[in-house]
Amino acid sequence: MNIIFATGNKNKIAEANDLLGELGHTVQGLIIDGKKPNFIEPQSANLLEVALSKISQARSMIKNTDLEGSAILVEDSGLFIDSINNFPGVFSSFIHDSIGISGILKLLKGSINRDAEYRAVTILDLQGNTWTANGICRGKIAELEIGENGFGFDPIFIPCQGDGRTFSQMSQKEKSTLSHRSNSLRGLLESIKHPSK
Ligand code: ITT
Repeated sequence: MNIIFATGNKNKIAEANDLLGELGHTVQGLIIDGKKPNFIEPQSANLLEVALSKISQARSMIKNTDLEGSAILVEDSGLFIDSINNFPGVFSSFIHDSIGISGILKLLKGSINRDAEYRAVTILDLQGNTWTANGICRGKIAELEIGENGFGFDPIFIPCQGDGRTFSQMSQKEKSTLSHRSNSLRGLLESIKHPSK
């Protein structure tokens, strides 16, 4: 299946391609008039609501274009840190661009509990039928930024199922085997196999 991933984040597309490519699907970004989508994100405490808003915006973007009728994928994700009430959560993108990783490390200074998780909600729209799936990746927040790869909070996120390296120290493929996004996409593909939505 050819899937159009409506996202402004090229890292999300690369990760989806790693996983879905191996399963025989192709994933390409949504480009309308030469531009990536820039979603208006609703003020919501809930990844699902944001993802639902993205799918409805993506549908409007492809209406009356050659892409109308294509399989459309959207995703909303964030970092949820246990000891600070799941902050930054749905505000991850904004917090990353404002206080940044150093701001998060300051908030956790001296904190022994560094448990956290990435969460993702993906929605696939196939000609008006939608499938939704969640994915989680548990981990710990490092004391320092380490590594060059990935994006967002990856330099400080050490996945529990890894070998102690941060996501930024891993290759894209290594991250894709463990990530919340891949877990969510696996769930999505599994649910498509079943006729009930
Ligand atoms: P789109 O909305 O266009 O898809 P975005 O990057 O703005 O792209 P989100 O609104 O879903 O995506 O925000 C997710 C934020 O959560 C992201 O900017 C990071 O700060 C953080 N995040 C989520 N998944 C991550 C990952 O795999 N690695 C690092 N940071 C991640």
